Amino acid sequence: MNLSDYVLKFLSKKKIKNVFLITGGAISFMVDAFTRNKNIKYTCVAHEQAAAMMADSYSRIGPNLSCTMVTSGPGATNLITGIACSWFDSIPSLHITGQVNSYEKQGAQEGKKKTRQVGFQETDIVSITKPITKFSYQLKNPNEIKYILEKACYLAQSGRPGPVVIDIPMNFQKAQIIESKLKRFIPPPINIKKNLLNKNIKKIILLLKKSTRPVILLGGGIKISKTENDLRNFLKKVDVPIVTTWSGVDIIDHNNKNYVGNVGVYGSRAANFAVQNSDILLCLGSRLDTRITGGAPSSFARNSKAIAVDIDKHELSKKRGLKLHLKLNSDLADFFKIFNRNYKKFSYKNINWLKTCVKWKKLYPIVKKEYYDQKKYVNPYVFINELSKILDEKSVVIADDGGHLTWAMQAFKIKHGQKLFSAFGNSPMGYAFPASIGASIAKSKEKVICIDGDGSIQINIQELQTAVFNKLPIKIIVMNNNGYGIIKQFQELYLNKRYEATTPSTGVVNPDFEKVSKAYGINYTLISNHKNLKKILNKPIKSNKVEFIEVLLKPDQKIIPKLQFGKPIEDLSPLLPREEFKNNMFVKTALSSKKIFEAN
Ligand SMILES: Cc1ncc(C[n+]2csc(CCOP(=O)(O)OP(=O)(O)O)c2C)c(N)n1
Repeated sequence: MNLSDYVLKFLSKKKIKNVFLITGGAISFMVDAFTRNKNIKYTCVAHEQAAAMMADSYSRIGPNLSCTMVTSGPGATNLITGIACSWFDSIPSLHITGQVNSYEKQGAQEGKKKTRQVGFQETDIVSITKPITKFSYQLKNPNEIKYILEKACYLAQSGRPGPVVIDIPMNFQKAQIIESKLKRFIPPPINIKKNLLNKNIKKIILLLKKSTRPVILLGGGIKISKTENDLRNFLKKVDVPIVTTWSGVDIIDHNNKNYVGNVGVYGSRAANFAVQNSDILLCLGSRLDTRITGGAPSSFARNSKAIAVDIDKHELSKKRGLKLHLKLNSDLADFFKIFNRNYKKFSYKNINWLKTCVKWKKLYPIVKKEYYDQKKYVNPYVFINELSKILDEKSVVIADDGGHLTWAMQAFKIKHGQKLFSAFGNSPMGYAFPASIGASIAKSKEKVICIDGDGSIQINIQELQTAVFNKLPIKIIVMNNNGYGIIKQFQELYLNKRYEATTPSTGVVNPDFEKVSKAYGINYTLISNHKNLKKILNKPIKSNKVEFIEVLLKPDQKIIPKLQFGKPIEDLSPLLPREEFKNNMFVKTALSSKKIFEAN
């Protein structure tokens, strides 16, 4: 059997049903193997960056691992932005890159590297991707293939998941191998420190028993560890206010009586008040990065005993001023298993504290009624609110990067079963559209909603043809504020309104999106104000075709609320009147009183 046939057989056994690829000389033998294997298909894309982003979201939707195949040199280097998305957000994905013949590569004859390049399009993709993968390896001989594929897939999916790269020289791709003689990879035994975990869970129980204002913070780790059901059992016992990070936003139905909102720099006032006034903060599967903690992590939950459960011990020992009372280095699956099994009868409830958090939620809604009165242009909070009312429980919504991501994360109200995500850690412009293609393919060509910006859509706009050719009913919503809105808001706040490189007059110019849609044969809808918004939106959303929906926003549309540099997260801008703000803060410390109660 030739090695490429073996690779495809292996992938289809792994239940990988589709590979995102662009061919090229150095991957041609591998791609040729699809002719002989009918159990696995491929999708041709227009840019390898998009292929890696498609693979990323294909894995997020699951249940199976995703795969790309690209040629050496530029094919491989183009993958990098997408691989980084998977790396930072802990998404398993397998990337197979072609490489020049083993006898042609640098060092093959000289003994060590001397030249920049020997073979045509030779690039050391292994070294380049090492810092953003769990495993990056160039095959040394064809007989390693089974061992390396098994090892790579194991590493991609175990522990804290992530992307892996296997670089395969061209001559190995056509080499003959004897399957029965190939060496296997044996995964190492998993050592769960049950006693230590149990001891720490006991400590959490004791802390909870004494607590009067506990809050649970849910991060994306819940989804990565596939513990949504365990979490639900846990929440039956621990009946406390819940906040989510952006990665964790779709873990819980937003109508859940305990749900307060998103926390952090772009969080809701209610969620931030809850966290900052808490006395116990139980963080499950969150890196607690600075988007959550604010720029001064020492001010985050500073009066609370913060507990973090994280599978990655390095995340627990980041030194940035954040004070954690208890660090549990554990897989959430083990944490919930022990908690739910050993403390079946445990229950905690505090109705008054929950009422306070719910009161904040009602008092400070993200989508304000007066936004509906806007006559010219569409208010993005109104738009997202209406969109989320229309979408059913099965919907997948993917947002890009910029103001539109923030509006989506702030205003979308999750129904149980919906998915809402972006490439949160890497946050590249250009993610949402290819990711929507990957998600639609993972869901056997189901509808996916892509929330994009007029700037971001242009970064992977070439994939419109991929969506059209594959008949994917993706709804591309471009929230057009005619510039880089989120950066403009930054320039307004911190750069004295010097709008360099963010506006049409400085060179950031949109094409005519209607003409672009027509060129690809895609239906186009324009929404320019609130009149009949729901009715106009309904039509393209309900259709089973690719649809382009352009939503016109005010060019100076703001993100509201938002944290300004140097403030603790409870003090979002626009700042509340100081008296009102003070009344919402039960907790005062030297730091907070100095920082918080300064004059407006
Ligand atoms: C690949 C890449 N380049 C640059 C950036 C920096 N950046 C973040 S958001 C943004 C502007 C996004 O504009 P648009 O998509 O129109 O969204 P808006 O903020 O206007 O809603 C830029 C330039 C980035 N995140 N990714």
